[in-house]
Amino acid sequence: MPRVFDFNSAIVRTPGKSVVHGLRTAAGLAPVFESVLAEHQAYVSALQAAGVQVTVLDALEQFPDSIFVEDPALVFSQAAILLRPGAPSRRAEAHELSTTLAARFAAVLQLSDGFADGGDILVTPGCVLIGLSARTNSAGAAELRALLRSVGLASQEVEIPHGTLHLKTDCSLIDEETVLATEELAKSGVLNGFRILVVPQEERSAANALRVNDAMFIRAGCPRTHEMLVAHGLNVVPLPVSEVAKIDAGLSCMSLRWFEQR
Ligand code: CIR
Repeated sequence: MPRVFDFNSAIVRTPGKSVVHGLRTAAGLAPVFESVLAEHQAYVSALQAAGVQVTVLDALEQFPDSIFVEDPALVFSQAAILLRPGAPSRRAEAHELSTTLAARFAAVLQLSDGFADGGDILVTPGCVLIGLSARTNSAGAAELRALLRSVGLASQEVEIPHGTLHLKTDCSLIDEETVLATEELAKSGVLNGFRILVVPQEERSAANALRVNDAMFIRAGCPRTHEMLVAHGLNVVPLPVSEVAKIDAGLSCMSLRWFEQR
């Protein structure tokens, strides 16, 4: 029986040159295309080294944020769900994934009301947490809960702290009962019931990490988080994400991952 962080399949999308115009909340330098591409290639290699078969989709220049394939869809062994991303410029990204998902999943469901971004969804062993954010609203969460129920998955809505882009901007699942989180999210109560490893304030962005099989991907350049996770017994794989971080992204958002029964 695969664990929720066991994956043998993933979909990613090559960044287009337009990625430099990706959405970002803070003013600052835009990312450099070649550097985003290098980070993306390192990420794909790390997924492959962790035992995942990766499908690489072509770039979509008309959608600057389409490299972040996690947001327009959700995938599970039994089904995929096309979402309705909360940012207007990203809404049609779900449609762009539909053929790819239809070729790989027995069932492809579709959110038809409200908004929900995959970045707000944390899949845990007993329950799928749905963060309510500026991108995921109550109508989207309510319909998503019904869709998840129809494929046998329990879910729960949680309010995420104001100003946080997505639930998973501030947390990641480390193992069946442990999450890595920012202090702010840990204090909010959203993760009650889990053992929480809190990232140091100066390494806040390390909370967006990704467990893949026996590897724990974390943002490179976060030595205290690295040490804490090694002490927790994890095989830590640091990956560069400083360029995608300029457009508010991190490790989880660059792939859709699932365990395909072959
Ligand atoms: C956006 O604002 O939609 C992108 N620039 C970043 C998306 C990051 N996605 C994620 O954390 N799941």
